[in-house]
Amino acid sequence: TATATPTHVAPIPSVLPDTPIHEFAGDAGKKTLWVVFVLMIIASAAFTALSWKVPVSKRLYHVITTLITIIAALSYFAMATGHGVSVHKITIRHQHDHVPDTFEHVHRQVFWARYVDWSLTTPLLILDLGLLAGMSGAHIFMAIAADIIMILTGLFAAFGSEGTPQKWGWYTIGCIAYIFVIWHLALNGGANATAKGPKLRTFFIAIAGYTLVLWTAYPIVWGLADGSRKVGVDGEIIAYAVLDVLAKGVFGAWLLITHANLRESDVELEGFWSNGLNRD
Ligand code: RET
Repeated sequence: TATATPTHVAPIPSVLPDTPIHEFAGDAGKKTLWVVFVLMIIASAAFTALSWKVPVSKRLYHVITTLITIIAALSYFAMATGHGVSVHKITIRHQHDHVPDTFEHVHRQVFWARYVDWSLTTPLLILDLGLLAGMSGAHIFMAIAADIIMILTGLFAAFGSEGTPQKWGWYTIGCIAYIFVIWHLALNGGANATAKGPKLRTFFIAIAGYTLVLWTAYPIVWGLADGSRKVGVDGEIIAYAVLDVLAKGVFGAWLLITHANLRESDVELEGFWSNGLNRD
């Protein structure tokens, strides 16, 4: 006849009107983070192997490209183990005509480790492309400066409050910075690559075009996921996972394998890396 509620059962609060909606990673998302971690480790090992027979003075692309996948592996390890993620508390105000405003609360995970990763790896990707095209240090530097602004404004946008300029304002600034990145790489990179001859020009257009398509997908995913929350956390993880593997792993393999087949002068490196006493 004892009908008392067992004390070890937590009350279910879902009937409360202000219970926040939770948008958290599920099993698919968590598994994806581990899978990409492993893929980035494999890519790093493969790129290291590709550099084995290349003299140190000609290994700059290998070093940059391997560093990109190592940083990605570290960032995915962080995210897979639950590091580099915060819960962003979002309040959405619904205005009504004759009744008081109502508020909806959403708690959504934001994986800020991505922005740490991107702030390091996107400059390195630009360095790869800039050196390949034979861009000057000045133009590479400006492209990287715009790129860092793009990533950091994206980080601020991700934690921006709904209904204030914090969110879409930062995002807009990030998109403008992105246009500068493309500007430098397409115009200056393109002109320099053309000056290096038809073979390098064709390759640069192909790999820079590929990069342009992939990179442009990132702000679109951001807008659908973090921005408007039409896509859940798992969808976001999977979309970025596919993009990261293509923009870092496939990009790197393509660059390094082509590097091996290009003429010396096509991929020659400037000053600081290769001018030494050549005692290696
Ligand atoms: C954000 C939001 C703010 C506006 C823009 C963005 C662009 C991000 C890009 C990321 C690229 C990442 C890569 C990672 C690793 O390979 C920050 C999403 C424009 C272009 C290539």
